[in-house]
Amino acid sequence: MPEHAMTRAIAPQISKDLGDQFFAEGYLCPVDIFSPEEAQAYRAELEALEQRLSGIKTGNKNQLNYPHLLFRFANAICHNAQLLDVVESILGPDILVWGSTFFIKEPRTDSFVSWHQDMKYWGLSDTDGQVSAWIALNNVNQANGCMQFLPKTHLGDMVNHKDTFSDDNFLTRGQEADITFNDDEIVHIELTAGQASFHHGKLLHASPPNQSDDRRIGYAIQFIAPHVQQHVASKDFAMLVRGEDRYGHFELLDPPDDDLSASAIAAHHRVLTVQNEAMYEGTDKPSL
Ligand SMILES: O=C(O)CCC(=O)C(=O)O
Repeated sequence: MPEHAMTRAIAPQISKDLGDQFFAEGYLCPVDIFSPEEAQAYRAELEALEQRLSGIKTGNKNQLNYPHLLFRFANAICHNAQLLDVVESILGPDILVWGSTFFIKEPRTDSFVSWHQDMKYWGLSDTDGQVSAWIALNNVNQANGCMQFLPKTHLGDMVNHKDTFSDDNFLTRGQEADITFNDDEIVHIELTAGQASFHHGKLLHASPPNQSDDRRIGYAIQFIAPHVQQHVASKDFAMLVRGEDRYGHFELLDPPDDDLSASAIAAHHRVLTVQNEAMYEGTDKPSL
């Protein structure tokens, strides 16, 4: 049984202890955000909207990036009070959503995520000013390719990564961290539908293929504090979801007015194009 599964799920509330635990270990898990029934309802909304995506460039490779700009239900998840209470424990009262992605592993496919540190290629200035939430829309476990963390690795330096551009690798550049470790150092992040994990931008993490007969669906949301700055892309965007932005480093985006409306698709495309300047920096791969 994974270490964290022996403990009870964390009940979200704003708490300094949660923030301290996050910065000590590099992650928090499991945290109850929705009921399994709510997670199932969100999955149904996602799967209905997926049918309407044909012809729309939704992200890099097979990712569904920035769905909070396209789908009202994804935007609602980004504003979920339980979720934001945990984020506030880590980042403080002013919170922006910088990005979000549905990571969907189809049944019995080779798709995987190599060991990496998120903040390596995002162009953002302060690794302690960012946290990713990963919310399970169905039960995730070792059989269907749940995430794996190497605890406390956020306390070290950013490590070198090698671009592979492997088709089965979900990551934009197929980047692989240059690291060695023992298997018993890995924590397997098993979650029930509606639970979340939270990880630091320097924490090393990965996930193996889905060997089950159902999809594995996670919604990852990247939160930042407003003092963070974009240092690589020519400009950057974010959405204010709690508190105030007293810095103005990001052009603030509105929620989608309707699912897949023309203005939502246009805003989504602008963000994808600009954030790809940072994601693909230093490579000769076309960004879109
Ligand atoms: O969904 C996965 O397996 C990986 C997600 C991930 O790398 C992330 O949320 O940072």
